Amino acid sequence: MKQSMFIAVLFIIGTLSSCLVDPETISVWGGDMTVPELASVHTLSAREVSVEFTDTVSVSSALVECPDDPGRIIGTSWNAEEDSNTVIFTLSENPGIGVSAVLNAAVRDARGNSLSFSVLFIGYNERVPRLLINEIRTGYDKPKVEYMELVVLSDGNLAGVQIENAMNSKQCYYVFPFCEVRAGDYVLWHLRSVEEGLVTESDRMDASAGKDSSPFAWDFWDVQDRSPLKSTNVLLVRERSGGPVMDALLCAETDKSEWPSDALRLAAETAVSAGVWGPTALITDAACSDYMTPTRTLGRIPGREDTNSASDWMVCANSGASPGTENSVKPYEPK
Ligand SMILES: [Ca+2]
Ligand SMILES: [Ca+2]
Repeated sequence: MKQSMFIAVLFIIGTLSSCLVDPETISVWGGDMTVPELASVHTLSAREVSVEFTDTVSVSSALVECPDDPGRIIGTSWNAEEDSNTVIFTLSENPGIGVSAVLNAAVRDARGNSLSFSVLFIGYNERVPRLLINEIRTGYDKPKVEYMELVVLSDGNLAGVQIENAMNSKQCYYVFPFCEVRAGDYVLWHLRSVEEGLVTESDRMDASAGKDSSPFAWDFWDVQDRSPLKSTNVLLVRERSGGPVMDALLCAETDKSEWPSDALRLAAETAVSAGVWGPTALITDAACSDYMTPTRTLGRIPGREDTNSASDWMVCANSGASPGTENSVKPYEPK
């Protein structure tokens, strides 16, 4: 009995639906049924989010919610550029530096195909500190894990700052969480987590335990494996995803005569275009990373002016690794 009622209800809905189909809808069904899709989402400023679609669209509705603050709704308006697939959504306020926010919106294309979507973005960081890559360890000897050390040149917040690790095709980005830093601080991105007591620090420099963590540096723990930081590599530090490049390190072993992949070559060219490495993007202008081990790291030579080139860098002597402190001045001298 229940099943026949269900079929009857379906039938009625089906009949009603066919009555509602107008000639225009039929023509749509016979034509383009492709729903516009999201192509990219970027924050442009504290209150602007740029969304690119696969087609020109008009917006029907939009608002922003903050999942960590239920009930907080941020009024949102929009402005589509003419003949462009991009819409700029303008928020009545910044969700906050590093705060997770969700843009909920509905759009439709010229044929009436519509898309409702919810997309996560991170509140724009207007206070990105200036950062320099200062040292890298590419060797692994548990519990000594691969790391990158950065030096902070100006006060700010790390939220959203992105490291691009071009030789790592599996996981080529790391994005820093919210952390207020000051000029002169050291930042340590450890690429593996192989011990107990590891804490990604946000408000206390002495919160984390772990080999090579430092109570005088900000420690961040990634969870990678399988040689995540290679010695022939291009490393970029961006202000945010898709944002300007602040610093770069091009490094290579001397048995390589050219970059081993397009990803590395393109990253090297990006660094040179941004003015943070030179004189060219060729592998022959990369810093030499021969003879690195878990205790011999590649570091900036202390006290030198930053010339954005290989001459700023050297592999230090045995036991010269210096996570969270000034780099060793003693170079490794091959026997
Ligand atoms: Ca620390
Ligand atoms: Ca150091």
